[in-house]
Amino acid sequence: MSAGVNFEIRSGVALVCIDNPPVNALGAAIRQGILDAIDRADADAGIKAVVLCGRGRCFSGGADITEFGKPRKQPFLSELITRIESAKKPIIAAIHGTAVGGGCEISLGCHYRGGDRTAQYGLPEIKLGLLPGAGGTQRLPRLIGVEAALGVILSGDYVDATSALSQGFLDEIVDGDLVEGALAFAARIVAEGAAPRRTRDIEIDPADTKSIFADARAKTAKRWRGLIAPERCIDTVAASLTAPLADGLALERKNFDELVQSVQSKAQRHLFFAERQAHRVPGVAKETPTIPIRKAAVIGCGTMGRGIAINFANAGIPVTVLEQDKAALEKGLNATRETYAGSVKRGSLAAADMEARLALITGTTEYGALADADIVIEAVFEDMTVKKQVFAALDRVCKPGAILATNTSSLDIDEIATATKRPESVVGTHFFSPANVMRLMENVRGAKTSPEVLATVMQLSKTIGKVGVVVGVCDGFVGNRMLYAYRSQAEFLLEEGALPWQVDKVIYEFGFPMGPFAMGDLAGLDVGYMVRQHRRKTKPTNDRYSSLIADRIVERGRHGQKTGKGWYLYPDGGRTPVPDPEIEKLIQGISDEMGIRRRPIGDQEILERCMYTLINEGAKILGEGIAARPGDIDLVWVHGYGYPIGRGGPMFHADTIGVGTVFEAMKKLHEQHGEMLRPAPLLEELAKSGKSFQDLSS
Ligand code: 3H9
Repeated sequence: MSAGVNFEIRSGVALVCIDNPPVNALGAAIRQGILDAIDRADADAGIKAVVLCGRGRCFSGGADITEFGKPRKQPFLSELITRIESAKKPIIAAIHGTAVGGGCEISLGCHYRGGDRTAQYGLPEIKLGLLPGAGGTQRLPRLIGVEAALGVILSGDYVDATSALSQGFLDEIVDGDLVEGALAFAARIVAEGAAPRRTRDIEIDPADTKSIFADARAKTAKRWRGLIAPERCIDTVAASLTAPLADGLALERKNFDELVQSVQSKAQRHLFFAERQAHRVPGVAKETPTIPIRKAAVIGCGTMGRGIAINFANAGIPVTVLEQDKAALEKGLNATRETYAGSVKRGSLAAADMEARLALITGTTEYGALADADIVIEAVFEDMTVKKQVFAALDRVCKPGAILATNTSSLDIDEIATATKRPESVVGTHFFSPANVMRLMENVRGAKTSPEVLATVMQLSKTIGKVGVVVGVCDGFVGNRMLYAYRSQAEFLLEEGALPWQVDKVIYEFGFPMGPFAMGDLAGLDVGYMVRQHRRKTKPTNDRYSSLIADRIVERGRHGQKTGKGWYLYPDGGRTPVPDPEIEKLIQGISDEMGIRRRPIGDQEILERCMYTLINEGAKILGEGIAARPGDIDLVWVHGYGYPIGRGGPMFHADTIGVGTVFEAMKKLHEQHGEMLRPAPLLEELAKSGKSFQDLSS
């Protein structure tokens, strides 16, 4: 049969198996193969039914995303699915692993769906800036109802076998061999004389859906602010209520074509591939053995330590947390319980699961209790002396081969490693706060970190549901180094004439969840202040100092939301920032003190100075080899700092604007504002050779 699709006949049932590793993506050859198989089965009087399954790790991961943006090749997926649905013989999808995107849509065209316990279905197109483009918006509402279908399409999340059965997506869950079970199911329906049961024939009752759509639009506007695909998803699903299937499919196609060309979808597809590419770490061969992580430990049970421990417990890995004394330990463990209790209260976790996860977390005040841990992550105060003491203690007690990781957000990993006799086992695992929620994990490679250790922490990132990115050692690594540069610009803008709420508004409208000042208030301003005081002692610099205003604010006892005031006011214990005339006066006073004549600053200047500074610092980081590729930097900013996904991250955004344009703007800014805005050599090089950041990845 066709390459990538196997065909065999078993007792009058055609077994059609997609065999296109790694995820059975539905490229042109596979679509043709399935089409041929269905034609053959329909034409063969000896065949009474068809079972369609996938070989390897899943049923199908959907359309081949690498084909998007290229000329479309026949047979088109939507037409193939219409052909499957129209087939004369009953077709049963036998699902194991994921049936997602086009894979899910194929199964919706089948007449019956069975799955084993691993089966999951979903329409993740929204995460690629798309909508389901092969009938998903029209058939899923018919099959499981409008509200449930909108839930699946607008979240992009996958639905497990048990829920799929109760929703009516799966007809049966097979325990034991799936293919045998599906063949038996086929034999049964043939014996019963059952005809093909077509999803397109299911009637939808359009009554009472008004509030469902209104609710979906309101939630979407909040969750996916600024993105066009979610709105198009809703509009297209709405057509399934009233339009005949053919018209609904035509609208779906039109909207899909528009989205696939959009910058937003290109940006989101870039992030999809960047996430996978990040696992190809230079100097770490694919076959590098990893260290099994069966037991973990975390030093410090403060906010960070607790969040890290929760990640392990959520992944089923027992974790020991160490605190200095019993009181601190008890406080930390109680706070961990409260975090879980919050999830139970919100309905996102079952009470029994909370207990099971808490049972995996044990506390200790003795280093000796860490002797059998496969990985220890240190999350103590950001101070080199303290960190070195911890690492010396770990070196004494940990078993040979254990990974000794630090959650430092800026300190030199190589210096930390000198406190041990095993620098090859030392690595950075920089989590972002709240560590149990934020997806980024910056995995910092020290000069002597072994490939096994790096491969293991990258795999661990995946196991605990994080996006892992390997970065090199420098002050602040990738994320915080760029953040310093960006924040400095934001604060210089205040000294020169802008106000915090003006800067924040521009950044919010660009797509960040909040601007740098509201963000500072949320995170708390006192920690940054302490770090700055410490740095000034150890790292004198001739650069213009950017944090005079921030320092004065903290010195007035304004530590952000937690003290009811920071850059903004937070009246009545609320979380909504309110501009404060006192801050305006303070800023004006500092400008006077510094001899700066304040001037009106336009939104465009704010945007360029903040965003181009990010890009410029990213270019320096790339040039120095601290990040391996532009996509790695994009992942860091999207998953660690809320950079808008529809813009693909700072480096992808630079390509969208044009590297030449960014370079010219930086040159002007450099002339106006001096050294700190000097264009990065790599930016200049790319601009002069007419290349993009993307060209560095290929
Ligand atoms: C769609 O279907 C549109 C339709 O509605 C309409 C069309 C007209 N295509 O994630 P992994 C690659 S849009 C091409 O590490 P896992 C991936 O890049 C599609 N390649 O594996 C990686 O390559 P490499 C909607 C794909 O086992 C390798 O496979 N579907 C695709 O952890 C392994 O990937 C989605 O959005 C693809 N569709 O997870 C599904 N999928 O090894 C997205 C994966 O060279 N995919 N690759 O780096 C997933 O969710 C996961 O890949 C899956 C497997 C759960 C399937």
